[in-house]
Amino acid sequence: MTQIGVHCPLMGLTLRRPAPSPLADAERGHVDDIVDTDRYPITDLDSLAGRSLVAETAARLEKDGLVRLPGLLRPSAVRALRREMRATGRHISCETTTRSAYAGYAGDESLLAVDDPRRLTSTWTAGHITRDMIPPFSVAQRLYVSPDFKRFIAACLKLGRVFEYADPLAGLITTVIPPGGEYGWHYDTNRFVITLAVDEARSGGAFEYSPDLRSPGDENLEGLRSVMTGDRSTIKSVTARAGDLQLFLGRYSLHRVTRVEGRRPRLMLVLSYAEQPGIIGPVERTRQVYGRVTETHLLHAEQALGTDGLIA
Ligand SMILES: O=C(O)CCC(=O)C(=O)O
Repeated sequence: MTQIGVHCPLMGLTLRRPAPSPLADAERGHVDDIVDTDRYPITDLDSLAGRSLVAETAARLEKDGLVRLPGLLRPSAVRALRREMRATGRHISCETTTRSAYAGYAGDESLLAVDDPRRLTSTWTAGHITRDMIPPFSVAQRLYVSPDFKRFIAACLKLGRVFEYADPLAGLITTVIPPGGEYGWHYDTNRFVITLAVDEARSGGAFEYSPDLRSPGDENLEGLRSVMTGDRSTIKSVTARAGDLQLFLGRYSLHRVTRVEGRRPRLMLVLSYAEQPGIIGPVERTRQVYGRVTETHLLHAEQALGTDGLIA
C-alpha cells in the first residue's frame, strides 16, 4: 500500500498514513488499477488489441445477446468491492414479491383473459444497494463514471456515447439475493444492461435466459407462456464468477436468476447507462422497486405536470 507522510507541527513529527484512494471522476477517472487492462485494454481502444477486443465483444453480443468478459476486474478490486458491498448490504432488507414478466405493464390486468400469459407471475426475493449508498471511493462508483469504461461500453454497443443515469438511486445498484431467494422471469425496460459479479452463490444463482424470445412488433405471448410454465428447450444458463463483466440485451430476451443455495447472498453490481443524458426513474416505479424515493424523483414528476395539475 502506498504511504504518504503528513507533517504534524505540534508534535514535530511526520506521521505515515496510507495514500487516499482515488475518487470517482467522470472527467479523468483512471481505472488501470481496478480493471485488468493487460487482458482487456479498455483504456486504449485505438490500439490493435483495443480494436479487436471491441470487435469481438460487439460481434458476440450481436450473435448471442450476451457476452461475458471473465476476470475483467483485478482480484484486489474484487476483494475491495466485496468488502464494501457486504458492509453496505447490512443496511438493506430483502422483500419477497410476485410479479409478471413486465415491469411496466401499463394496461389493466383485470381486462386480460384468465389464461393470458401476461398474468403469469414468478417469485422475487431480493434487496438493492442503491447508488446513494455507494461511496465515491468505491470501485463501483469509479468504474461507473469512468470515461474509459463508458467509451468501451458505447463502442461494444455500437453507440456514439452512453450516459450515466441522473437518478440518485438507480443507474448503479447492487442486487442482493439472499439464500433461498431468486429473481423472477422478466424483460428489461432498457435495451442493454451491464452486470459485474461481486459475490457468487455457493450453488444456484445462475443467470438463465431465453434469447430473443420476443422481437420488435412480436410479443410472442405463447413463447412467454411456454417458458413461464416450465419449458426449458430455449433456455441458456450462465454462472458468473466474482470479477466477471457481462453485457446483456435484456429487452427481447426473457431472463431470471435461479434460487440461491447455500448460506451466502449473491451480490451482483448492475451498471445501467442511457442513450440520452438526464434519465430519472418515475416515482411509482422507483417506490415499487427500491421502497423509497428522493426529492429529485418528486420534483421531476412535478415538473411533468402543468401548474393546473394536469399532464403537460
Ligand atoms: O443479477 C443478475 O445476474 C441479473 C439481474 C437482472 O436480471 C436485471 O438486473 O435485470
